[in-house]
Amino acid sequence: MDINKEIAYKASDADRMIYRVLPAEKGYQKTVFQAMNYSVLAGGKRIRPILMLETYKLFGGSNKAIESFVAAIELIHTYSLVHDDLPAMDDDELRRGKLTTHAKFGEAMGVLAGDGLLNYAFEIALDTLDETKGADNRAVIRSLKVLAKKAGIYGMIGGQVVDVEAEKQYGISKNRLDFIYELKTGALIEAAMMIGAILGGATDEEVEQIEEVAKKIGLAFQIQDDVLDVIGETETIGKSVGSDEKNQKATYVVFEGLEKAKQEVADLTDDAIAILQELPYENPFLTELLRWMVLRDK
Ligand code: GRG
Repeated sequence: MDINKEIAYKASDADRMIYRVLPAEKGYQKTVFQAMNYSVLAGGKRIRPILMLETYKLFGGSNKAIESFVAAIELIHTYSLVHDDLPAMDDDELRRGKLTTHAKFGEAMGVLAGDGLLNYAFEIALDTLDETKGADNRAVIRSLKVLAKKAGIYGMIGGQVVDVEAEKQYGISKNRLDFIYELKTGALIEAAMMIGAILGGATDEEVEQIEEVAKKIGLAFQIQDDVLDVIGETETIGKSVGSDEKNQKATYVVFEGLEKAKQEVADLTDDAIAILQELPYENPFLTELLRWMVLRDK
């Protein structure tokens, strides 16, 4: 099967798990339910749910909690996009070709829908504690800790804080840029793969190996985002890379140039796949998915 078709098929499997938990649009607070559902249903590649499921399969998992965690990671990703689009942050009116949540429902509802998605993600993940016992139950608790930490102030939120501050500064160091990328983008990808591993039954050492794979792929994914931005910009306005640097946001391409950034994406991906292949299990689709993520053209 061609990789794009296979990914579409896996995404629809993840969608089934996500749709199952979406709130019914009724009650006095139904506007927030509508705004939450609108945000989740607006599209998206479902990369984090697929990464979680495929890592879980790598370890031959059988923990019943997986489907709820698959939904939870996408709800958290969606909340981060909803808040990132707000006037106080990137102030974007469009995402995935559709009105952003605050553009459609108003700013207050944009804030509340994001809050709702984040809190609700933990509600559905916590509910799985009622259905699991013994080792499976302990794996759920470990997964909850990973989810909270990687989405929080030592993870995605921490990265976003430094990113927001960097926008106001003239020039930032490469170390600070690495910090932003590793946390803002990488942390949730790490959470997705680590939870897949934990619920799949991986040992502590294997979970650490998976964290390392995800860290490298997360960084490559974000650098590729910069590369695609520059290529898109050059194609649409014929602007040469590196010109007008005063007004440019600090990115890998600004620091290293386009060719070196592309090479870094390729090297990080090779390193990630090499670590994955050290494990005594195989999931050829997961390897292909990692390559697809960073070689994507949108
Ligand atoms: C507001 C706490 C908070 C965090 C926001 C995710 C994020 C942090 C900001 C979004 C801006 C951005 C471009 C981040 C880089 C990561 C990235 C490429 C996100 C988009 O992820 P995809 O490609 O999105 O998986 P889809 O639309 O496919 O779901």
